[in-house]
Formats: sequence, C-alpha cells, structure tokens
Amino acid sequence: MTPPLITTIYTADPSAHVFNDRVYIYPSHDRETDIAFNDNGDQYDMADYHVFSTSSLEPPYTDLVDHGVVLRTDDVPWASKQLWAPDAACKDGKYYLYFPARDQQGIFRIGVAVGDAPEGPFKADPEPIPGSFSIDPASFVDPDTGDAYLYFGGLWGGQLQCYQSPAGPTTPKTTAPTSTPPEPAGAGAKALFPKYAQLDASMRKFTPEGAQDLIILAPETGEPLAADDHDRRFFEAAWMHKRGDTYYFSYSTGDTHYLVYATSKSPRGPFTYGGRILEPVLGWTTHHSIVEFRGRWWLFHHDCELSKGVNHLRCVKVRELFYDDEGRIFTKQD
Ligand code: FUB
Repeated sequence: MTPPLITTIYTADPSAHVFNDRVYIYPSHDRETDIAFNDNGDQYDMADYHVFSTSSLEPPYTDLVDHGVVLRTDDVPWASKQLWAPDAACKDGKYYLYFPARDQQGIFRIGVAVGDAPEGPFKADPEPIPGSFSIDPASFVDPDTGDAYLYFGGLWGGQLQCYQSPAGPTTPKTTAPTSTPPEPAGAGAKALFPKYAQLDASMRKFTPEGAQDLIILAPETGEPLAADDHDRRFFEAAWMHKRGDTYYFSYSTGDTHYLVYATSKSPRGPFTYGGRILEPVLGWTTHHSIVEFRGRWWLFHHDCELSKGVNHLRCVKVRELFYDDEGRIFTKQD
C-alpha cells in the first residue's frame, strides 16, 4: 500500500502545485474532536492550515518540509469555524490561498489570503470573496491564456444544495441554512452542478458574471448527469488540470466514494464524464489534486490509514497517474 506522505500531523484534501520547481502541498489540517460524526460534517472541525513542500514524490519522502502554520481561523475576521479544503495560486509573483470557512451566520463562504512566497505567511482579506459560497475552492490559472478561475461546491455539509437554480448565475442565500433542502432526486431530476467563477485581475474577486454552473454530461446521452446517478454526479472536491488542449475536471462522488473525471476543450465546459481515477479508500471522504512535476503526472489524495480508519483524521498520499493514448486517466491502485 502507498505509505502516507505526511505523518507528523493529520492532513487531508491535498492541493498540490509546482512553484519554482518544487511541489507545494496545501492540505486541510485534521484534528481530534469529540464532535459526533454526522452527515453535515461537523466533526471536520479544523482551525488552521500548514503548507508542505517537497522535491521527491517517491518514498521515503526525506525531502518533505513542513513550513508550519500559515493561517488560523483567528486570523480571518469573517470566519467562525471549519477551515476546510484550501487551494493556492500564483499570479505576477503573489501567492493566493483560497479557503472555505463558515461565517458568523454558519454559512460557508470562500476567503482569500495573500502572501509573497508559496509557503506563506498569508494575510486574509477582511471579508469573504463577494458572491462566494459553499466549499472546496480549486484554483486554476490556464497555462495558455493566463485566465484564472475558481471551481467550487460541495453537497450536504458543503451547502451546495442551498443554491439550486434552474439556469444561469446563482445568488448566495443571505440567511443561514438551518435545515438545508435535500439534493435533487428522483426520475427526471438533473444532478446539481459544481460552480466556477473567473477571477478578475486582483485574484481576490470574481468577474462580474459571478458563479456559473459547470455542466457535466453523460457520454452515452449527451445530457446532464442525472441526480440519481450517484456513481458519477458531482459531490465535492473539485479540481482542474490541463494536459495538451484538454481540460480535466475531477471530483469526488461523495456517498459512493469515487474520484472521477470529465473532459472538455473549454475551462467553462460543458464537460463530458470520462471515468474513474480512484476507487474508494479507507474512510468516508476522498479528495485529491493532480499535478505534473518534472514530466510525470501525480495524484495527491488522502485516506485514513494513519488513524486506522477514523473518518476525520486523514493522511495525505501521492501516487503516479497515467494517461492512455486517448487521454483517458488511469492509476495503478494497490
Ligand atoms: O475536509 C473537509 C471536507 O471533507 C472537505 O471540504 C471535503 O472535500 C471532504 O474531504
């Protein structure tokens, strides 16, 4: 079995990027809690972020560096709790850490913190990104156009089901979802889409068009995935990467525990479902990132091996990822 990459603290949701020919990893920092496990994810009660870096992605990971705490809940004026899956981006020499947290009303928003180096420290903006909502921001700076985007959203505890709209931009709710609506279900119902928004030149705001649906189609019908298609519908853990002229949007299917992907020739979609990247791992959640480093592609993900199966005490792992001649992703799973 692939050994954990990070063993000194519990980590999850690894977002990996190559900056200055070194891999930087931006994970969640899991911690012990006596909060009871529930479908809302209250037991994922994280309060800070560490940044890690390495130049070696194969065991025994002797070059791994823990750069320490780079941001705490207390450093974020608008946040109340639950620093969930973060990501980072670099533009024009500045580094941007994007992160979700619950605001003072209990609504998940997405914040940004800015630094001068990939390992931080990062200073949080005083307010969340206007028009942001839900969880799991994944940043993507198109290597060919320089356009920057955030992809985000998560069902159930991630509150994405509070933002259902038939079409077009969504409007964040202004009141706390005390009892959230269920995700769509039943014959004829379409799955909820993940969201994306282009970032403006400041990298701290959405462009005026705001959050849009990222449509994922079933290859056999050309129609949006059905709500009941839990083996393929988006749940959380958005990630975007580009290989050649193909955009790969990957995500977790949540309650069916797969990491899967869809492809498009545009970062705005529509995307067509492509297949599975990773089968279920030990633990309820699965979350990942994909990055090219020195000519090879790598899948960062997590499981619960280090805690022997405690769902909210996870550990980051990395394994090589491959493409066949048609651009289909595969991994060599244990
Ligand atoms: O780490 C908290 C949440 O668990 C993340 O936001 C989800 O993607 C899941 O991994």
